[in-house]
Amino acid sequence: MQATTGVKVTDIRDANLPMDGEGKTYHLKLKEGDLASRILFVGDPERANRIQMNCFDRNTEKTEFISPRGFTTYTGKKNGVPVSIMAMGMGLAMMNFAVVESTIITKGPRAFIRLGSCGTPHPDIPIGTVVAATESILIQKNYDAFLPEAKDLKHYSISKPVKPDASLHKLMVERLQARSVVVKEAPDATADNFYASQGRIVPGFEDKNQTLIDELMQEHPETGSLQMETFELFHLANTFKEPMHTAACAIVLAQRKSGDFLSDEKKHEIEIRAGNACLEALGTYTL
Ligand code: R1P
Repeated sequence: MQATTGVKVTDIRDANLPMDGEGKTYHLKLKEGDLASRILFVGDPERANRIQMNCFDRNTEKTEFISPRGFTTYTGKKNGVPVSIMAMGMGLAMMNFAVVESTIITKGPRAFIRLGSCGTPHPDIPIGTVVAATESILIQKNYDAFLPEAKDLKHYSISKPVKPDASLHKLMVERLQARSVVVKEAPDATADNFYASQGRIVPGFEDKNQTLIDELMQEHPETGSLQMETFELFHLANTFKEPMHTAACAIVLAQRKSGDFLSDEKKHEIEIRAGNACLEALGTYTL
């Protein structure tokens, strides 16, 4: 391992696109060949494990890589087609690492689906529904507005929408329905944090967010999901110069109006049905 120069194979070589001597990216710790070009991104490592255990083809080879930065990646097959499942953590930054580094070590057209969990600000969407994002807007905290000298600045901004790939979205919805998942196609709102930017009131913090959810629903009354990654996925697909087909859906765990929260048992059951559906969509999508 140790070269005469003192540089190890595992040392990072390039400051712009950090990779080690084995060609592994800095954060995912994966190299070419470790990852399929059809990837299911989920936030929760337990969800990723449950889906790979229950939904990959049986009796075919599969791999598992765990990076020290919190990414766990399984690669196997769905109906004979290579697919990966990556547990990529939470938030815009983690989705950015996951997608950008995935593009570095894969080639050709890619298909990426996010299967997340979410809350819903919509009073008519019950827990256990899977919201398929027809578009996504970004709610961002405006840090300058919290400075003592700030005047007349809004504390939160809401971006314009970005959209999924229409054909991958349609296929994902069809597969979810075929797996008897209760699906609602609706716009998504992605927030840049879990608490303040999703209108949660946390004792001790002056978050200036008491009216945020009401304002969101006035401006975007059909919003069906409130979560933390989908906007970044759709945005990155728009800025990538090669074909990157994206879609996203999220299991409603929390009904923000009624306060209902989905049981773990129901969540696990939906994760497997939705996981199967998303892998089938990835596997059958024509790239
Ligand atoms: C917050 O609890 C996390 O859950 C949701 C949010 O987007 C955020 O990442 O998605 P995942 O369950 O996919 O992580």
